[in-house]
Amino acid sequence: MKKIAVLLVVAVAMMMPLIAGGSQESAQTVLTLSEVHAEGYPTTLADYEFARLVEERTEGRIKIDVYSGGTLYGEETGSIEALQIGDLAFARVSASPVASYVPALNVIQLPYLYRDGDHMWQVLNGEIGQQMLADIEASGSGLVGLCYYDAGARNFYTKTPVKSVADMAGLKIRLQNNQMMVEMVQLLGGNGVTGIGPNDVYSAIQQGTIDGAENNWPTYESMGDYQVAPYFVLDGHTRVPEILLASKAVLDSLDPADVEIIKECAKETQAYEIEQWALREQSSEEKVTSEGVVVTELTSEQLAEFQERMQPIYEKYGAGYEDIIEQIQNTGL
Ligand code: BDP
Repeated sequence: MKKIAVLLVVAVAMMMPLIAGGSQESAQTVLTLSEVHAEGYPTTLADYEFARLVEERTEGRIKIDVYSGGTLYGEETGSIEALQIGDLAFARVSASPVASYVPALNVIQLPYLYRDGDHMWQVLNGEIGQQMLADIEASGSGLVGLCYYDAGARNFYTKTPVKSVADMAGLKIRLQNNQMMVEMVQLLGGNGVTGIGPNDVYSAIQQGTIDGAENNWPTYESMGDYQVAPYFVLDGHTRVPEILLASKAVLDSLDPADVEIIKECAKETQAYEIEQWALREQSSEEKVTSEGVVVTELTSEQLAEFQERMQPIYEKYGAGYEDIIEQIQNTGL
């Protein structure tokens, strides 16, 4: 009799958290992460690594489900807005559309700003980059910047060859949702088109809605765009880092100690993504060039022609940030 009563108490105690919607100790919070890239892409691999670390370090209190391939939000702008209202917990996005919500971010993605990837990483991992990341949370945007990932350099790719600025005339080029990038293409004589998610660029080129787009080697390869726009000009106009974003509203609803763990885990995945990035950048370049992509390398004079056109962008989007831009330009010299 006594034995039965004890068992019953244990059984009721075990059920309690379920009835009350879960206690801190035993309940698991499941959060969602949105990613536009496919499985196996460097950022997607980093998303899973982030999810794995968080689940391990919170001892299962927090589980993160990764939705890749843009299945939740095909356009990063949609995921950013969902984060702002707490409808989504995490999104791995490019810094480019985030600048529409936190304009200061344009400064770290100005055209022809970095000499190379090392230069960019010195800036991002240094005071300026880390301050910008912190500013996302401080901006009142409802967004929290957790860490940066690599996305290499972006280049134009088109249906017709581009060998000089003159060849850009009148071309409709798909861009990320960022006004500065639209003006960049205008200054080169083309027309910037926004509102097309990266997974829809291929069909937009195929249908003739646009004449080309711009991106790094891995996206160009992964999305299949090289099959419909086989001319790739190595102008390296921007280096736009990726950002792993969180929703401030969602983070605020969690135990602050778990938020610290989340922030720490995100930072730890950066090195992993950079490693995966380097491998994929090389294999993607090899793949598309072996499949007939025509790569145009610009001479320093030809490149200078592209760069010189950007002066109005520096004046407009760099206004108020002159010191920071100078510091960025001098970093690593
Ligand atoms: C890729 C970024 C991805 C962007 C995409 C784009 O990884 O986050 O959504 O470019 O152009 O390089 O939209």
